[in-house]
Amino acid sequence: MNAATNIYPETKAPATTSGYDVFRIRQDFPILGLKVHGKPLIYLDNAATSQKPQVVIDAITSYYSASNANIHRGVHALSELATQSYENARTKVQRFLNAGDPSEIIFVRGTTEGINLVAQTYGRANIKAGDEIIISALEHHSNIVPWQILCEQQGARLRVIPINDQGELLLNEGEFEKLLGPKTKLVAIAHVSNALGTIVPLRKVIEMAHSRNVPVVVDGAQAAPHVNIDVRALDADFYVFSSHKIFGPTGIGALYGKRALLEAMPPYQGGGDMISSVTFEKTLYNKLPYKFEAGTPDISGVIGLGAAIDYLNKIGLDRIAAHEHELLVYATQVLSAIPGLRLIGTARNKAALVSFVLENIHAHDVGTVLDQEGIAIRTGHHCAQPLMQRFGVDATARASFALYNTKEEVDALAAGIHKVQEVLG
Ligand code: C6P
Repeated sequence: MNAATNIYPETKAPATTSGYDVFRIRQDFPILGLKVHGKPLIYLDNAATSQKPQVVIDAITSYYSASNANIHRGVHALSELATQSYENARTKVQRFLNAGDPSEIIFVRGTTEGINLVAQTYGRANIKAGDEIIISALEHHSNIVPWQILCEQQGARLRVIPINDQGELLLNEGEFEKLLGPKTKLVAIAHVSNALGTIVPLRKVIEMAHSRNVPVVVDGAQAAPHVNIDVRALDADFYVFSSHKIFGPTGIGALYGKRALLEAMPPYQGGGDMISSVTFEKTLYNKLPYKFEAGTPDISGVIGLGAAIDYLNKIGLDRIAAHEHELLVYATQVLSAIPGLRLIGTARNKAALVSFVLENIHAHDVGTVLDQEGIAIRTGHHCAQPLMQRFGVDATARASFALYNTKEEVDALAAGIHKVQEVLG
């Protein structure tokens, strides 16, 4: 892979890494100073969840110590302060995704809940018996199972875009084109694969779907930490991501939906805040986005998410992408040179993660030995069992990089893998 390649072709070319001081950035993350089993922590499990900078931790602490109150309910000063911080964070998410209006941003528990929300509101209202929903072979279970549940409820059918041996979608070969037909009522697709790192040519997928008037739901869980997202340029109908993968707290995320679609959808859950009036005979629902935010939300989580977005903006996603691309190129080179190591997922456009298997050694054993070296990676099926089956493996070892990882950590990973081979090979 050429170091100058733009791995995020649907965004601006990566900025240079000159002036990117990774060692300075590491100091923003208190956890990176930890030792694990007596060794300095090398955290390469960022696709599972990322670590949190002090500014995010401080924002959450500050909410609880200086402005804790329920939102949208009180006239007192604290409630107004909390409401303001919560709604400011919505505007930050709107800008982060380049959505047209903050009311198109719905706070949810994360990517999983966002997809289930679309399936159970838009889906139940619009998918009928005999209709088809298209997903891809790359999907995480969160973008498979909600659609299977919907298909069972409505008598619809799930179709799957196949991939090649590199882990790239078969679009040009006509496979997606062949699946798209009069029965297709929805496409649900990952922006970036969590198990392989493949970056999906999303604009093309959306254009193809829209040429048949089919709306597209995007699972942006693995794109949000690495890619400048522009839902309007992409023309995505729905886009979902999780805060905890972009250096924010767990248990919170956001769903973007085009206003017209959200307006026409029934609510997801009933309860406080999502109503404009209630009688025993009839309830009128609140305006967007509150119609989809029933009950007291995760206020501190939303504020923490806002702080995480500020943090990312301060460094700049383009510069982060350039740094991560260097790590990916380096890790690909170093790991490819290890005898008995097979990389799973070699797409031309990849986010910064490497999935691999070692000859005659189970992925879980790789993870266990690396853990003893202080190296955290994820092993298993990565909640993508059909994808594992496609590659004929039941598990891989996955090292996933973030803005604070270094080439020295890649070297430590390679040394750790050699040790695994010595101990278990
Ligand atoms: N993938 C991983 O280790 P939640 O859990 O709702 O925040 O995100 C679910 C999800 C959906 N789509 C993709 C592409 C994902 O990667 C994930 C989460 C983690 O790969 C945990 S399984």
